[in-house]
Amino acid sequence: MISFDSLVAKVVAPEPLADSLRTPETQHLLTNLKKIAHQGFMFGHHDDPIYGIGWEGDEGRSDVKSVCGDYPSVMSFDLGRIELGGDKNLDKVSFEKIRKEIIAQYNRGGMNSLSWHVDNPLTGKDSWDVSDTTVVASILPGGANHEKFLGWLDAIADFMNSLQTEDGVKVPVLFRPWHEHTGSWFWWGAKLCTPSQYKALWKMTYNRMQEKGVDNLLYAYSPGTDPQNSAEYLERYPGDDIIDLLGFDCYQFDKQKYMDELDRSLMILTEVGKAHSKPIAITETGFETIPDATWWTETLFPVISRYPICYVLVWRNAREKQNHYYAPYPGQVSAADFVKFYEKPQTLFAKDVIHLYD
Ligand code: BMA
Repeated sequence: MISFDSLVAKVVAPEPLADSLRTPETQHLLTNLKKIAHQGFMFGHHDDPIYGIGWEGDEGRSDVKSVCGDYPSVMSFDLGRIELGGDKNLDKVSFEKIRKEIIAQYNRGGMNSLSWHVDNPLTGKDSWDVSDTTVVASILPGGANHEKFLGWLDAIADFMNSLQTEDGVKVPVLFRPWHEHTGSWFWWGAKLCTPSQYKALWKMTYNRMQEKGVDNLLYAYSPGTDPQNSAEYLERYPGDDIIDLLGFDCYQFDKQKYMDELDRSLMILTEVGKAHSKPIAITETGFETIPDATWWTETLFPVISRYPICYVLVWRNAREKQNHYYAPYPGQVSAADFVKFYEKPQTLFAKDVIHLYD
């Protein structure tokens, strides 16, 4: 659809952090995430090549590709439960499969993002167990579960370090832990730790990755919406030395409210992104079951196309839960509109993004 001459150009001077480890490919990805917003935005889908509506594990299949003919340029996956040492994540996807698909997405030129719905290290229940407000405190340095949690972080580090192509290139990944922390539905949420504890959680995570030689990560800060101003957006921000990309998660329940919220949040994000020199993105969004036949071109596109985001990502098309999908599949009511969205010059799919890593 579009040629990416400016992405083809050899990339500008790198911007290494004083003590951050980053492979050249990872550094180039960061630089290109900033540049890509001049051309449009990438489209992402969670668990895209793993399962969809009515299928699971078919080689090369993707609901998005079945509808528009191309893969999403961003794919996201979740590492929840890798910390327990098992083979599968909380949505019963094997880590081996995730690794394979991350490498495949890199080989086709696209980007990968990883979230972490990590279990509650104090109670042994899941991420959504908010029954105890001392969990974050218990895993920080000096806390009773600190050593145990470092082991959990090491499981993450090992996985990240294992993401290598056949030629031995480590695949860059956007890591997005501790997301939606402005709500209180995860054990790291707003009412479950103080701003300084939340920042310390990030610092501990980042430092452990550095210590373990993880040099293929960019880090995303990803609160929920609806911040009233940039100070509120940044209230728990761990700092420019840790975070590489600024985003937020925002879902539609009411059309007008969603459009207003997206608009306000993007205005703030644009301002903060400029001030901190960081790329910005809508790290999760969607309208469950997309019951609106023109949602893509009449709700989502008109708002987000006015802002310099590098990507927008919709959540998964669950195969095991009824009515839990956010991308169209053939025959779905918004499928034809999605094709129109795909055809817009600003929307960038896998074939459109070349040279993200050089
Ligand atoms: C949620 C839902 C859950 C899922 C979790 C992690 O938003 O999709 O069913 O377990 O994300 O992927």
